[in-house]
Amino acid sequence: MKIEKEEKQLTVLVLGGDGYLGWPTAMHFAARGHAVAIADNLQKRRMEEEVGGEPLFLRPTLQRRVKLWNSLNAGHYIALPPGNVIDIAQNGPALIDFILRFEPDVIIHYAEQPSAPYSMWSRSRAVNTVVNNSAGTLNVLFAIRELKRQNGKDAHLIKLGTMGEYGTPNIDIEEGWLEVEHNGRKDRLPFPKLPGSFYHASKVADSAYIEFACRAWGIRATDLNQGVVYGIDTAETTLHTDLVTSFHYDAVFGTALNRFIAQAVVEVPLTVYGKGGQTRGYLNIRDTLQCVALAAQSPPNAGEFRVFNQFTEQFSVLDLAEKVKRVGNTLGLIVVIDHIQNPRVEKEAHYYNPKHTGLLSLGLQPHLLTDEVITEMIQKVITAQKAIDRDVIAPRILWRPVEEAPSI
Ligand code: USQ
Repeated sequence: MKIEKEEKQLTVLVLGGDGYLGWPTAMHFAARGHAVAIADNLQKRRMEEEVGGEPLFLRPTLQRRVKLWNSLNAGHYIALPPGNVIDIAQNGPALIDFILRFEPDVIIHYAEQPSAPYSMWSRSRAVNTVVNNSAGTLNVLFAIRELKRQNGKDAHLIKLGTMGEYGTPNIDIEEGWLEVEHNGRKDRLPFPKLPGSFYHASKVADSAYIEFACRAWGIRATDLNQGVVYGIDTAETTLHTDLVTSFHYDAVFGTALNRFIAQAVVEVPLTVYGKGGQTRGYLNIRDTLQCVALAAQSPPNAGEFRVFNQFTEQFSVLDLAEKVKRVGNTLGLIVVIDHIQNPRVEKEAHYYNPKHTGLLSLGLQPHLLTDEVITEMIQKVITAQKAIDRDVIAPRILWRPVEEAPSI
């Protein structure tokens, strides 16, 4: 593995490093010679069991994957904390201890409950989502403050936010901030938020906590409002079958394109919710890694709350389904599109024009959603098609008003 020596060498802590994005991120930095450590509470694996939503490709434990990576000599070692696990939401002191010892230049925070449907499933799961995500983020902020106080070190927080914080307003979406003129006075204010689930609302709260900590304590932070990620492989996951990342296609943890690919492979009708005009920003998993690395190499100033909208293209859900159908058909699959009743409360036809120039100006070179990319994904999923569980594909969690929803 070629180590990019022109990059500034960093000490990087990946929170949530066992997840779909966290694990490839940890390897991506380690492959480039950065010193990497992972903290994760393994909660996602327990939630997968709870929803019956095992990821498609067999994924070894975090300890085994780290051991395998370290034995491959493919870059810098990846470290785990003592006992291998830290719950950043429940155990703030353990996080502070580890951060004081590891002294990260950059903390990449993915350690959150990431599913909108999960957060809408029941009262207790909504509470778990909000407590886990808010408490985790607050503990990270206090740990960064402690690192500065005790060791004099200014860590850069890179936080994964979501485009879903903004919702789908009928105006252009700016990158985090909006110049407002109201009753003859002007200010630069956080862009208004219209989250689409309790999960998305928890990310809005995170952004508010981080912005405040930047203002109050002089922390430097980058909030990456990411769109819907698709993809299976990165340069590092392909080095060994056991380095694979989790690929979800179930209705709770699977995201739109990944789900459509799995549905096409087993010839289940593609589950377009409602009319399918719901438009979102999308990006390849390889570009998530690129964006995070670009942000890490160009930190914001002390006290700056920097926001980037992290996606490369926008599509409606129906556009995506039609692409998968067309490519699937050319591969000999019988792919049909179904418009099922939308389990969510969201606009199915709307204006959508978010800016996303910040990361491009740092040097992002997008991997776009070509037919070749869809073909590769379908072919990879075909290799595991026997493991696809058709029973977890249909959505069962409803966003609907109380008179239409089951009791919880
Ligand atoms: N959708 C369908 N059919 C499906 C699945 C989804 O039509 O089978 C629709 C949804 O109704 C929605 C759109 O596709 O309009 C995107 O849904 P999604 O499940 O792919 O993504 P979402 O729930 O919004 O959340 C995902 C990630 C989350 C991340 C977010 C980025 O799970 O962690 O924050 O994408 S964003 O959507 O930009 O907020």
